[in-house]
Amino acid sequence: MSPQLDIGRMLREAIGRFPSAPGVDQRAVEELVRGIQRALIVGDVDVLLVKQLSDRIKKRALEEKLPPGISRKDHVVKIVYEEMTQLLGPQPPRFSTRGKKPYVIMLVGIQGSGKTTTAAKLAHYLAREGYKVGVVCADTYRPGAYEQLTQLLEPRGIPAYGEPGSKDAVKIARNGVDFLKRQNLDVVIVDTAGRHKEQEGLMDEMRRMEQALKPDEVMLVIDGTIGQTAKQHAEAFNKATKLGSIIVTKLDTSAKGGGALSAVAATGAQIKFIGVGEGIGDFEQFKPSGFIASLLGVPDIEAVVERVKLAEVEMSEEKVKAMLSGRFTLEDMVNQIKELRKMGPLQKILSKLSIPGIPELPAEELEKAEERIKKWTAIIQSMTQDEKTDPGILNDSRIRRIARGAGVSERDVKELIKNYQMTKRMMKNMKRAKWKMPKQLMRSM
Ligand SMILES: Nc1nc2c(ncn2[C@@H]2O[C@H](COP(=O)(O)OP(=O)(O)OP(=O)(O)O)[C@@H](O)[C@H]2O)c(=O)[nH]1
Ligand SMILES: [Mg+2]
Repeated sequence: MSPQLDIGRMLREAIGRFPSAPGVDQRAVEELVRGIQRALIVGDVDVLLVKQLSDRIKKRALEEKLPPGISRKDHVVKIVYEEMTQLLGPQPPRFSTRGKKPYVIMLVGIQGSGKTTTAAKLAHYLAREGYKVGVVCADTYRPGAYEQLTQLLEPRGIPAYGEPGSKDAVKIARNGVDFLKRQNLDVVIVDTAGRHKEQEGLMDEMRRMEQALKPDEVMLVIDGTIGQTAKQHAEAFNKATKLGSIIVTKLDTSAKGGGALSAVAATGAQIKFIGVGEGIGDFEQFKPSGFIASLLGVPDIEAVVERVKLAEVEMSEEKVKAMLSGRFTLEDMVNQIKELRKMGPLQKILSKLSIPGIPELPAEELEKAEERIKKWTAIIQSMTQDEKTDPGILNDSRIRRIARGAGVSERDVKELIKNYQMTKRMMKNMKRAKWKMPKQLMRSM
């Protein structure tokens, strides 16, 4: 078993031992946190980071209320997943050539980091995304560099440019880009030599090549087996050029993968892709959440997280009770709606809540609902605290003032008040203990 899988196995075991039964169990939480710490330290994640992360997990696991209908284990899975995903930074946007043609990508990195393999993988990946791609071999140092590339690319019909006899890398790069440009390609990837072990030389080479090519994006290829040292590489690179994104390779083989990923993410530089094997297809867009999900090995983790989130919204029982007894403010109403909206598209929420009698809303209705929520939020912001808690005091002159402040019409304000009164009446009529959203309120979302 590869070491990388070991981290996952350790995490999975730690979570697996966690009890599903309700009730806060301090010992179980502590044991879980220790298990996670061990796994992350094996994964070479920075010790301080591990400490911060496990403290947060512990605090949340002990303090957060267990939503109704959710097992303690699922709840804790969600917490671990959220905290770990955060460690790896935000989701990078999908690759785009931003209208440039060809979009020139220059790959840099130290010797053996995986540049050439990555050039082929990236080309293959982008070709499958529908781009016309070519690769330039601007490595005049590694013997057989051009052959290495053509072997990988030719069977896939991806053009490669090289000048095996030449010693001028910058010139080859320029010729190559020009040559491939004439072939009407969308993306040109330039593979460079990683001959310098010490960083100054590497940075200098990178700068010269960059000046000559003016690439649209410089991608740094970092070997995932170097663990936390990855941070220094990323930082040095980040300083040398503003452009840039990062590809971390060899995450299939390294116990230090977690270290490399979290270290790079900590620099704020964006990890866009990861290499997860020697094959040309072993290459993925970097998805922090997906990476953690596979590490935790919880099948369909997104569904677990969503289920817990939904239950959390339904949970605020005091609020629900207050609402049912008619004690709820305008602000409560709009906040509840907004809370729900955080969960994703309205239609999806509606189907999850599975309230009988709610028809599918047409797209146009949904759009209107979206607009309405924006207006209502603005209206509420223009109200005084008294008005929010006791909308009964809203007379014509107050309504006029609020409408002006919110930049909406008086009719909009009246509509909100009407909705509120209707909802309040309905809430009073509902004798069920568990909160189910009334139809009318659903419509007004
Ligand atoms: N397991 C695994 N091996 C990889 C991965 N990426 C690259 N390698 C291997 O790493 C070794 C070096 O890869 P290259 O692509 O030649 O590295 P390079 O940066 O171009 O090397 P130089 O041109 O000498 O600087 C090769 O044996 C690759 O097969 C990966 O994601 N996983
Ligand atoms: Mg190479």
